[in-house]
Amino acid sequence: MSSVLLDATTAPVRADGASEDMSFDAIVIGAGIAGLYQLYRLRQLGLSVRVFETGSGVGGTWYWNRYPGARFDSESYTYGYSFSDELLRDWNWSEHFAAQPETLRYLNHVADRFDLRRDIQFNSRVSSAAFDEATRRWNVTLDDGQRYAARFLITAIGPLSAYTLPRIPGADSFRGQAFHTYKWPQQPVDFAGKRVAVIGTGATGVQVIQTIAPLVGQLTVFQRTPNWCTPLHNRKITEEEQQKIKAGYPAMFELLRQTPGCYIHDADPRSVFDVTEEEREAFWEKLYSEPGFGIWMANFRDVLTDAKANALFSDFVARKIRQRVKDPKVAEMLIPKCHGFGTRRVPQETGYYEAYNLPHVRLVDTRRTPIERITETGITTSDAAYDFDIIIYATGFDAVTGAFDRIEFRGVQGQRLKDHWADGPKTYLGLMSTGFPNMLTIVGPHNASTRCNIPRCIEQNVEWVTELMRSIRDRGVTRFEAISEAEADWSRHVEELAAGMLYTQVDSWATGINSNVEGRNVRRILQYQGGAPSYRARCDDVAANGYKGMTLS
Ligand code: NA7
Repeated sequence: MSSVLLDATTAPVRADGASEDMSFDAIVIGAGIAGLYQLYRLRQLGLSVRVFETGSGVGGTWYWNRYPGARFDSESYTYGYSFSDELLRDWNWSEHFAAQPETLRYLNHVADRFDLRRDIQFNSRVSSAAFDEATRRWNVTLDDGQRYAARFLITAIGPLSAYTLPRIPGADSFRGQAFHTYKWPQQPVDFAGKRVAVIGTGATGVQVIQTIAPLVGQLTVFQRTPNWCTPLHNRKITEEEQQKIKAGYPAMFELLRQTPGCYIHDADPRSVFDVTEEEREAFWEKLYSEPGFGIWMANFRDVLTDAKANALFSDFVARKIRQRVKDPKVAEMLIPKCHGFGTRRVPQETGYYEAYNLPHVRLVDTRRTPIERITETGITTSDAAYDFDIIIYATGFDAVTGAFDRIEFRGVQGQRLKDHWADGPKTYLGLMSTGFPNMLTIVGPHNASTRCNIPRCIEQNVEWVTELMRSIRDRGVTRFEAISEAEADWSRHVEELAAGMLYTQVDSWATGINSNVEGRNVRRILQYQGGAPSYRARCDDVAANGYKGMTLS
């Protein structure tokens, strides 16, 4: 398939031509939102840091996901970093939910403003990292064989960065253009008059479909599972709003510290069954007309936990879909039948359902007529052959643990992290794992961050890690490790928090299911469900009690 090729790897040669010192206090993997901030903080501590980044620029998620329509689902001003008043003062978001190019510009602005690039080595994919007990260091190897060492290893590799392609026979034979949304080319793709296929209708597929539908000659959407999509209601930020946002930052960030997902939306304390049918409908109409995730996060408290409450709200959204899609058969295809609202990530849409009213857009249900193969000219299902110029794979990720599996992490006595996590992740605080000393996993599994307005939880992760590093430096510690009982207790706690939640009964990336990856057919608990405030309190308690649950030597 056509894909973005990485630039040739640049060897680390100093400007003066002297041989490079290959060892650092800390190595950070990834220069996305987490890696950038971790670098900034560790540098303030005076540590020597090297960040390795696969891409040729900063931004992580926002560097790679250049597909048409990629944009925030969080309000822009709640998403940016909060650590610098000057940054908050100077940066103006142009829309309530900014698009990818603006976010990438923002992250480049951050990298420039804080002079971060000089410690980032781009075009550098880490292939393995092994802990050496004798030196108490991590030996890190890049794809091209370059080797580096560091006392501490910090992963900032993102929960949705290991993209996956369907295992459909013939995919390599397709002679048109083909892209996974995550590996979208840097050059613009010309859609005019083209026959385009989109496989996948998750949050990404929805953004692509609604954006390219008016641009293409013909669009065919291959849907395996419909999702409950609700309106984003994005718009430009006015000058008056800009001033209000700036003046309101301190209060807003304080609010974000209190809500479970660090969004401006918080659950309504009422039950669905506390109110009359009329009141309920009026409340849901209001939520449907408001921007962002309020409809998911600020709904009645039992919509995501009580099957009957959930069914009532799902029915409300189904009625909306029927009103918006003209062809009743297509509308029924777009209404999820096997999972309730909010039990999978809710795609936020802008004219998504109306796209199916366009005469040149058609929907194929791949459960009824499965894709059998990809040919030189298109896609063959069990009942038809379709010709395409472009195939877009919006087929998602091997979520949360997938990026870890793609690097060979070896801990004490050569143990592989992949093996340690074979039956599901085992972590302490979602930040470390027993047998992998001196290693920290920002936005790792069992961490609150993948259920979070992610930069808010990233800042918490990074600040906690930085305080650990400060303490370690001050005490002359050279090795830390999670105690096995602490890891077992935390992992049990994470499982208990998720028990009974409706989302655990549904296949999705959040439960670790991916039909395109061998063995990813058993649901796992990947996320901390206790909410960011509780997570933060637990992390703070560990730190305040001399890093209980860890050995420091
Ligand atoms: P998702 O939400 O995992 O969606 C992937 C989509 O691709 C989903 O509709 C899948 O159907 C579909 N898919 C995957 N493999 C196949 C095959 N083999 N055949 C047909 N359809 C397939 O990923 P996204 O990128 O949309 O979103 C990821 C997150 O990024 C999102 O939640 C935001 O937080 C940002 P399925 O549902 O598995 O039947």
